Amino acid sequence: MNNYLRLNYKPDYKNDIIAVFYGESKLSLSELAIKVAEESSIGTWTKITTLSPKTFEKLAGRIFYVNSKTGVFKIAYPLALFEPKNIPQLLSSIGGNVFSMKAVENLRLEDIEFPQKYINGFPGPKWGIAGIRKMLGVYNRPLVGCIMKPKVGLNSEQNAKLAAEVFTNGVDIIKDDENLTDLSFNRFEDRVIKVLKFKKQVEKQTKEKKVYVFNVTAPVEIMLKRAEFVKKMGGHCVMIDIVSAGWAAVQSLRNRNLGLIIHGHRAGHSTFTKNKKHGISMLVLANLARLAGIDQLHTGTVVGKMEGSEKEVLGINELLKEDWEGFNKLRENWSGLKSVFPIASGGLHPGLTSKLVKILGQDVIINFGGGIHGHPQGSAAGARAARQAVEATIKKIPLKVYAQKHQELKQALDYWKV
Ligand code: CAP
Ligand code: MG
Repeated sequence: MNNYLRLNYKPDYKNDIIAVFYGESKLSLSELAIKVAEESSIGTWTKITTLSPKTFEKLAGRIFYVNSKTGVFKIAYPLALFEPKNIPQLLSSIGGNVFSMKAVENLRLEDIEFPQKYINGFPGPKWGIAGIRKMLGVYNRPLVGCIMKPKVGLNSEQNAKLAAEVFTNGVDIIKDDENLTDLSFNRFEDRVIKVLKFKKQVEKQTKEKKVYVFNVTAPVEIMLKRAEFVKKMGGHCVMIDIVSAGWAAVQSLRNRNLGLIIHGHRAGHSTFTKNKKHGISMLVLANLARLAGIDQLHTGTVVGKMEGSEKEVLGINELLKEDWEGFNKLRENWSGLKSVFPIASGGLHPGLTSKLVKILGQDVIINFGGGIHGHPQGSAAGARAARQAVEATIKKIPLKVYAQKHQELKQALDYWKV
């Protein structure tokens, strides 16, 4: 009884969810792992008379790997512990009380692996990379994205006109910022109506398809109404702030099945992902986003203003793009769930494009906020510079060389001292 430590146990990749933890404690790592396994599965701080040996055998988390040199331990959890299609319940188990235990000095949920059966319950992304590329008709280059700036402050008319200007000058996707929802000076429905009207005109004029990403983040009933409004008005994409809105909201949005692209912004993730010793990794978040059905997700830039090393961002993007082949090749893969388009965003300007693509590859949405609206000649020139930078990168022409014949790019490179 109460034997959580089973170093001879061979994980059942068809029926176990496997979690990889890093831990630090005054206890030995095995003792810490036992506390984590019991609190995250069926146990508590003391022996309980209500837990039969039979139930224990069926449901206890099994620690099958402990490495006190690296601080890593792995637990296999029987699938019966988890309600299918319920990410909040999953997190209340393996990402819940364990972090509050006094025995824990540091604890980080580094990675998670799901059996096919569990994955199959979820819808995954509706569109994925292939679907988004098809919708835009852009197959052979990174997508050029733009964030409205200032974050908030424009009224709906200014918002729509600025979006039209930026779309006209080469941007594929424009998004509301994370804190622009339905504000007194920029009402959500007004914005949707005006932006979509301008977008139609631009599409006619440029013969390019464009996508505007409306931020629907709000309490769930309101969020769903907003998403339905976008759909009704002929929009194609909505954004949800996945951390502040929460997984229940993300799942509700996807499960409503409106056929919209869902863009996942991760504002606030660093409250628990940034500390490398404690919290939950961005990789785990990315796993959950793919299950829940996010089509495009912010994952970092390496070269820009936000958190994320090359190794970390690449690992996350690979997970989103492919059948996952992670820490254990024996795992089953993601087959059946579409891929997620990684978004590079934060502190990017045209001069960073080649570096970025060299690290992250072409299947990425490059999002410029300040890097377009901060262009010395204004947002239209900024949009042109961004598109030129992407063109140069794809043609493998150094930005400085391409800039000799592309003045907006030249101005951007000079301004940001590249
Ligand atoms: C970028 C941005 C994005 C962050 C998100 C901002 O603006 O709009 O929200 O990039 O970060 O508000 O900072 P700039 P991440 O292009 O002007 O920096 O993708 O790392 O979650
Ligand atoms: Mg933002």
